[in-house]
Amino acid sequence: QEYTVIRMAVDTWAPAAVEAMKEANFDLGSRSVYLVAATLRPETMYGQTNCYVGPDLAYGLYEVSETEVYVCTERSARNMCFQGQSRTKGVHVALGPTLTGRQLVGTRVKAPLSHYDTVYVLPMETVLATKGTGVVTSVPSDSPDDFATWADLVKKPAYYGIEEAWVAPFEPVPIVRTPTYGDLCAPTVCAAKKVASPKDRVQLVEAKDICYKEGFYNGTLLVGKYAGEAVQTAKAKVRDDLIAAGLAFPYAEPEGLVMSRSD
Ligand code: ZZB
Repeated sequence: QEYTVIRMAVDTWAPAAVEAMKEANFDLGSRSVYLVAATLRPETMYGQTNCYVGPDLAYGLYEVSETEVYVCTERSARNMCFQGQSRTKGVHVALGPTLTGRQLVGTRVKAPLSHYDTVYVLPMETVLATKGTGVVTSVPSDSPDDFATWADLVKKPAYYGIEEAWVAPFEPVPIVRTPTYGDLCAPTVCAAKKVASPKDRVQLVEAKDICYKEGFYNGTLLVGKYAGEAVQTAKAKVRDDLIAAGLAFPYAEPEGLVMSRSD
């Protein structure tokens, strides 16, 4: 699986993350830190509204160069160090403590190309430790999973231990026009499939499949440099622009190395 990984620079850390680093006597110094999110839809980055982490997953601070650090799962750091994303090829070095997703929630990060310049890190129960980087950038306009979780977080911020101000103002942004489901494909398909919460897994799998196909084959970008262009042709251009600008990098997931179904 070939992902595009978006570099979301940390703007302000959540207090719990600051506390964990202090407790470990770790000082980031002048290093720049990025939460790195693996995506298959780089052309939807205009619609990022937040970044998701699994609250119970473990995230490390991995050295990419003398000056840069990535926040991701160890599994992805191990893969990325063979793909040009470490100080020494084939070696992944963790700096400071391991953080839980929960400690990262509330961190404010830059969202490249997005309508919202900076967005918050929020919890998503269904983030898999075994896919991508364990960090997911959220595009609720075009991803049913992202929309279902966003809508749930808006409804119950206190239950999830987050502030309403981190989620409610960041409404889905129309970025792709589709002939069948309009300009907000994911919310429309979620409503049609009667998705009431992120726990409606069966409907969400169907909704995701519909949105992938509709967005890719029939979608047209509404915003950005390639507004008016078909997603099918714009996708690679947006991806190449992000990479050329240093805002993203390609990441190949070595599926052949997954040893067991549960890994
Ligand atoms: C932004 C985006 C915008 C995404 C969209 C999808 C859609 P797949 O097809 O199952 O491989 N993702 C990435 N890593 C994880 C993870 N560890 N756990 C859970 N979800 C993850 O799924 C790839 C997509 O799943 C990625 O692309 C990412 O969300 C998410 F409009 O990035 B995507 C219809 C989908 N639309």
